[in-house]
Amino acid sequence: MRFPETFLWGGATADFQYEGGFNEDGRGLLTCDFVSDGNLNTTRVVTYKLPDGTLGKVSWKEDLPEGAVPCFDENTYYPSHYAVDGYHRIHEDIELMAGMGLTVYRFSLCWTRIFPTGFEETPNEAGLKYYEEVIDDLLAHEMEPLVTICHDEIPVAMYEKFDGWSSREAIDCYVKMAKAVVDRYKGKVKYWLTFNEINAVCGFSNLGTHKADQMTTFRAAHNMFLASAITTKYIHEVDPKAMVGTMYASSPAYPATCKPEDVFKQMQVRRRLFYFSDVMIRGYYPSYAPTLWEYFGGEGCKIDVTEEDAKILLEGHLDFYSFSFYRTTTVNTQSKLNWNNMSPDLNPYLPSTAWGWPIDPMGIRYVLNEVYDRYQCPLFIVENGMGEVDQLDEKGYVNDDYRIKYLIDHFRQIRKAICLDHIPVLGYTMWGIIDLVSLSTGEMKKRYGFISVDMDDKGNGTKNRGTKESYNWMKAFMEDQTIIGEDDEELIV
Ligand code: BGP
Repeated sequence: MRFPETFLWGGATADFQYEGGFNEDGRGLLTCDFVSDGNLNTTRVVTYKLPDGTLGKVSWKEDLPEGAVPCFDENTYYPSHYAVDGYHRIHEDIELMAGMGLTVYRFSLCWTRIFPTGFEETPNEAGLKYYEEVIDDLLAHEMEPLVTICHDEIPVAMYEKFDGWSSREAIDCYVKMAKAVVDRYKGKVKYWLTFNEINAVCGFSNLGTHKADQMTTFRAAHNMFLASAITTKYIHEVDPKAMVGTMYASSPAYPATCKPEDVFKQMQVRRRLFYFSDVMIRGYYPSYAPTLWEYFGGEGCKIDVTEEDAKILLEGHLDFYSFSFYRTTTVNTQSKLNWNNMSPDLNPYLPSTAWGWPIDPMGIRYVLNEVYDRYQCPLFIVENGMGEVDQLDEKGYVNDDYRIKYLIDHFRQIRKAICLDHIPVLGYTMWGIIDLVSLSTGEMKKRYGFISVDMDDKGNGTKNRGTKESYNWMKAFMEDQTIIGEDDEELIV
C-alpha cells in the first residue's frame, strides 16, 4: 500500500499562537490578545473594564458583563503578544520545514494585520506584504501554501461594536478582508480555508465570535456560513483552479454501549458537527436543523433563512472537507457536553496523552469513512498531532519516540483509508509543525512540533529553534514512506 504521489505532507500553525509581533507594522488588536495564560488547573481569563472604571475578570469562555470592554492588566502575561516569534523567524522556520522535504504549510492570516479594526476602507499594505513574502518563500521551496483566512479570531473593535459574528455586519467586514487577500494572492494559493473549526464557534465567545448562549451561536454560525459562501463563490470566479474548504473539529464520538438510546444519542451529538458541514458542503440546511434550534432555543426558535440567503449558500458551497482529529470520546444519554460540544467521557479502551486526550489511530480511518460516505468530496486532514511534555536538551533536541509512534500509527490508518477504503485524501498537516502556544490552556509546555522552541510558559527563553528526533524521522519518511511498515490487521468489510 502506498500514499498517492500527489499527497501533500506538511504542518500547521495559527497566527496568534505562533507570530507574536502584536503591535508591529500597523497590526490592530484581536480579542485573543486579551486572553491570559493558563494551564490545566487554571482557566485562561480576560480582564475587563466597566463604563464607570470598575475592573473585573471572567473566564475566557464567558461573556463580558453588559457594557464592559476587555483591557490589559500589567500583572498578566498575554501569550499572543510575542508567541514564539514566528513574525520575525518565519523564513528560518520555512527553511527548517523544507529541510524535512515537506510539501505544504498551513498557516492563518491575522485579520488585524490586514484590517487593523475591521472597519478600514482599504487594507494595510504592510500586512498584505508580510503574507505575500511568506507565500513566495513557500513557493520558492516548492511548498504549497494552505491558507486559513480566519482562525478563531476577530478584531476587538468588531467585538466591541456589535459583538462579532452575532451581527450580520460582520459578514461585510469578513468578505472585504477575504477579497483583499484573494485579490493579492490569487494564482499562488491553491487551497483556501474560510474558517477554522467553525463547529466550535460556541466555545469562542470571548475569543470573539459572539455571546455564549446557544441561539446566538446558531445566528453567528449563519452569518459565518454566508460570509464563507460569498467568499467561496468569489474565489471560484477569480481563480477557477483554487479549491475552498472550511475546517471542522471532527474527532468522533462513539456510543458508550450498544443500548439503542446511547446509539441514538451518539447520532444526535454527531449532528452538532454535521449541522455545520451539511450547510456548507451541500449548500442548504439539513432536515434536522429545526430540531436543534428548538432544543437549544426553545419552542418556535429558528434561523430565518431568506430566499436570498438560501441562494448564497447554494452558490457558495465548498469543494472539500477539512478537519482536525485529536481525541475521540464516548456518549451515553447522561453525557454532559462541554463548550466544544465534546463529551468529556473517556474511552476505557484507549490510552491518553499527559493532557488526557485519548489516542485513537483507528478513529482517523473511521472519521475519513464517515465523512466521505456523507459528502463524496475530497478530504484534507489539516490538524492532528500529539501535545506532550518534551524534555529538551540545550540544543532543543528531544528523543520524542512517543510522537514518532503516534505518527506511524495514524499514518498507517490514513493509508488504509486511501488504499483500502478508496477515499480521496488530499494531504495531512501536523499540528503544530513547530512548538507554539496552546489554544486551550495557553501553555508552551504542551508541545506538538517537529521543531522545538526554547521558551517556557511565561515567554522566557531565547526562542531559538531546534530539531527533535521526530524531525529526523519525518525527513526519513519523506524519503522512503515504506518505513512505517505494514500492520497485520485484516481488512474489515
Ligand atoms: C485546535 C485549534 C488549534 C490548536 C489545536 C490543539 O482546536 O484549531 O488552534 O491549538 O486545537 O489544541 P491545544 O493548543 O489546545 O492543545
